[in-house]
Amino acid sequence: PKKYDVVVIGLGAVGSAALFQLSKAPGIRALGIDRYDPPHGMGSSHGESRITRLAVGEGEDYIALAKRSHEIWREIEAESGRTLLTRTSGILLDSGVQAWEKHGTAGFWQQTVSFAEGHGIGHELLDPRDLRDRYPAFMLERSGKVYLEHEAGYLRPELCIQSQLELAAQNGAEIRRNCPVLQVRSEGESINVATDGGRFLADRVLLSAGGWIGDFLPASEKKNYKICRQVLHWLEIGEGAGEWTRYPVWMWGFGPRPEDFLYGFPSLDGRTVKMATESFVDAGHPDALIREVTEAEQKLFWKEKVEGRIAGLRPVFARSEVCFYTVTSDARFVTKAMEGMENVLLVSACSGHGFKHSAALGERIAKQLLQGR
Ligand code: PYC
Repeated sequence: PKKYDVVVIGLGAVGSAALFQLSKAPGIRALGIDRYDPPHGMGSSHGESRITRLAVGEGEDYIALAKRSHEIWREIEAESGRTLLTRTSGILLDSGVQAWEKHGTAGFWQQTVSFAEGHGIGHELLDPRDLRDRYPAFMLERSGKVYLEHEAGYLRPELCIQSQLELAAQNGAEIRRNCPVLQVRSEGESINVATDGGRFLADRVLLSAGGWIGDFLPASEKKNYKICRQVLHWLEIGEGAGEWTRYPVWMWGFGPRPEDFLYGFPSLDGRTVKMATESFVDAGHPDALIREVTEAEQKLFWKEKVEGRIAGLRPVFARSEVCFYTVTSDARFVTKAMEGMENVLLVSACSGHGFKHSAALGERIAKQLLQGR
């Protein structure tokens, strides 16, 4: 079998970023493998847009990752000639009903504000009337609070992945597409990666297989990763909410449960806006996900989440798409050596808040793999 310094298994947000960063090291022999043809719509890194924000309420230690990722996206834009990151500003709405939890953090709104203050991240606090004047679509309760962050915006996930893979290939990395990995095991000093398309040997392996991570883990560990189906909706724009193309990215907590949540984007096409809620029901495995979205689901989304909250939309779904999160119990990312295989680094479970960090995570992981730590 052909031998590599590093094999990356899974070329989604983190895997493509790591492969790109690895490919910059002189003389490195790197191989990236994916079970589909990335960027694809089967995992957790598709759907046109992802929010990015700097005062990361999920944890102070994520702030440096988000900031560094913004720098890397700009570098990749310069190299690829593509726009990956669009700054729009971002708002975090809190209905003020009860402190709400997001991605493992209770009191998410307050924590975001205190991180912004502590880290000098440009922001404003608005009252619901200011919000109505600027963005009339949001029917926030009078008890509500609004944090507005200047540097927030959205990323184009498919273009980010495509650009990093193209640059990695230009730098000499090899890429195998539509090539499911069947087994990863130690073979002497090396790691043997058995795939549908043959066997490969590697000094080190990055296992960034997203929701398929459980396929490589014993049952005792697999149970730590929930696979949670998410539905993204594109709703048609109606009248009376001003110019949706000029809206910020936004997140809104309106109740105590993580599901009491809605987030969305400015209109990218002038005709529709993308928005979604979050769900934390375990589907078990990505291959078991229902990939279709029914009309009944769309109606329920409209009734439970949108109606009475967002003005200026029509209850007409231009389209809906399914993706999923891989979620840990505390919603924190996992980066660790695989048990019994020190040379295999497992990185997983971005728990629904990872894309914005992926460029810097890839850089850190690449350093770690190259230094053998
Ligand atoms: O991490 O910004 C985020 C996010 C919003 C909705 C889901 N994740």
